[in-house]
Amino acid sequence: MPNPLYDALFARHAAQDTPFLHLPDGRTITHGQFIDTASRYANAFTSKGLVPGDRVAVQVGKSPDALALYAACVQVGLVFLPLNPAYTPTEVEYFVSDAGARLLICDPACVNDFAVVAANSGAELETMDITGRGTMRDLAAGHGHAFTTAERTKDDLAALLYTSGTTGRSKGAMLSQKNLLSNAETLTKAWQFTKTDVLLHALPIFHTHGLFVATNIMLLSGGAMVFLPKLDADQLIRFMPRATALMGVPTFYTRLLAHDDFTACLTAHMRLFISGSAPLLADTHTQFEARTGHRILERYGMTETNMNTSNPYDGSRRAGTVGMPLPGIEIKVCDPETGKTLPHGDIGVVEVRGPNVFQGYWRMPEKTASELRADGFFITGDLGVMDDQGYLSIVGRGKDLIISGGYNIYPKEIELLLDDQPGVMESAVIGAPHADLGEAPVGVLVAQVDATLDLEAIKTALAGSLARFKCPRELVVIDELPRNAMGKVQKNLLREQYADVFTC
Ligand code: MLC
Ligand code: AMP
Repeated sequence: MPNPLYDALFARHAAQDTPFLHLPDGRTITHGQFIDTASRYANAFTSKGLVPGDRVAVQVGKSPDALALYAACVQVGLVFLPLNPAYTPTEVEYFVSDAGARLLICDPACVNDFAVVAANSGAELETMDITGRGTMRDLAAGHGHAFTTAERTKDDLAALLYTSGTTGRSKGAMLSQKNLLSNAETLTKAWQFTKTDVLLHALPIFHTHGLFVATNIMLLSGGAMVFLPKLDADQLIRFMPRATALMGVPTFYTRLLAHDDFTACLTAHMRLFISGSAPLLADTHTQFEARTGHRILERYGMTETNMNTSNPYDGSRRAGTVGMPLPGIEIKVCDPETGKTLPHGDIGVVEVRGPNVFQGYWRMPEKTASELRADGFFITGDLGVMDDQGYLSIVGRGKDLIISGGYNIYPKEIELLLDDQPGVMESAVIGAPHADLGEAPVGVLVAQVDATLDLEAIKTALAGSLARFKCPRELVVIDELPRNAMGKVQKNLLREQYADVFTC
């Protein structure tokens, strides 16, 4: 039965004994073995009564089995909802309930907490640990790998990815088969990936970058990945001789540059280094070229759109720019007030239209209508400027957002929790420059009259309900928040005031 995404990414590799995943322990999983495993999971899902369109929330460590869950969801026509393992049970409960997920797969070590989450949100619970073991694998082991792929169209949903919001409430971005497939096809061609490529994969697989950009490209091209559990510069260096390409957030490149064994000789055979998800400093670009002779290719995308622009594969890769619109994708830089397209050289809000643009926010029609125009353009909230050659630079954000090591952190979500802490009158969370992560959150607090704030107790309280990466690395107390005539907190002044908080 036709299932465009499954057919393009998975079905055509089913009988191939070519390498797909090289693991750090020396094992290699072939394309064919991977597809067999995925089909067993597909049978396991079906045996649980899941049917096309059901949402499956997956909060597990990175492993080949975790990736096979994604393939299995596509094969059964389920909507894959991957979640950062750093999320706390409170956060996960929101996602699972909001999505109406029928199944939650979590790490067995957290099963007690997540049994409560599953019960509260009406989902069933299965487990998978970092090695792939757990009740899900046990269930799959009882099934064969013959599975009749569910029929899907390009407009059917393939994934639901939650992205935080400026109101503090996360939104589920609905991604169709077409969104994912069109982007994988465009990027594979633009970056010239073929079956001879081996991608060094150290990104998480619960976000667009590691899952849809990196993995979908390698599946479509038929190449292989050195599949590392996380970023570890020693491991990147150890496995680089086996690879042809690397994709990472800017922290990947700053950590490599900080490593003495990262040399021109080590990278001489590499075909491509790609960066995205956060701004790559022009200085990092320049240092990287000076050390290795390679110019990093920077591209720009987001959860709602996959990839929008890219520096050219052949041609000038310009430091500080995110390149040109990808084929088939339109980009406009617009006046934030009127929505009118601005001339080249003017700064405005970046808008995007193309087959990559998502279907809207899950069960949030008003939010969808306010960010997705009737003519199909999506208002990204990023501030950009286009030059005369068509290169886009991202120069800021119209949305109140911190990007730390490639993870998005919405200040509002943290401020709401800080404001609830004993003795806190009000708070503002800002991003301050951080050498390793690009930026990191700082909480600025104002105490109630006569209150003395216990900062350690506040940090502990936050850690109970917020993923660690969102917790402010620094809390400071001031007398009052700077405000403009309209009463709006002037975060730009706070950002200036605390610009050195992580460097001094
Ligand atoms: C980990 N920590 C972070 C963090 N990552 N804190 C802030 N920001 C981050 N990004 C915290 C942990 O909670 C922990 O805190 C401590 O740092 C050590 O954790 P770790 O796991 O050892 O961290 P590390 O390995 O150093 O991870 C850093 C990182 C990782 C940058 C390698 O975060 C990463 O892989 N980021 C990539 C994110 C990504 O894929 N983004 C793409 C989104 S898609 P404590 O308190 O417990 O010590 C997208 C679209 C697009 O944006 O365009 O691609
Ligand atoms: P996410 O919602 O996690 O997908 O993050 C998307 C956001 O990351 C975008 O809206 C941008 O603000 C930012 N982003 C992605 N790639 C780049 C880049 N190359 N340069 C600057 N910002 C980027």
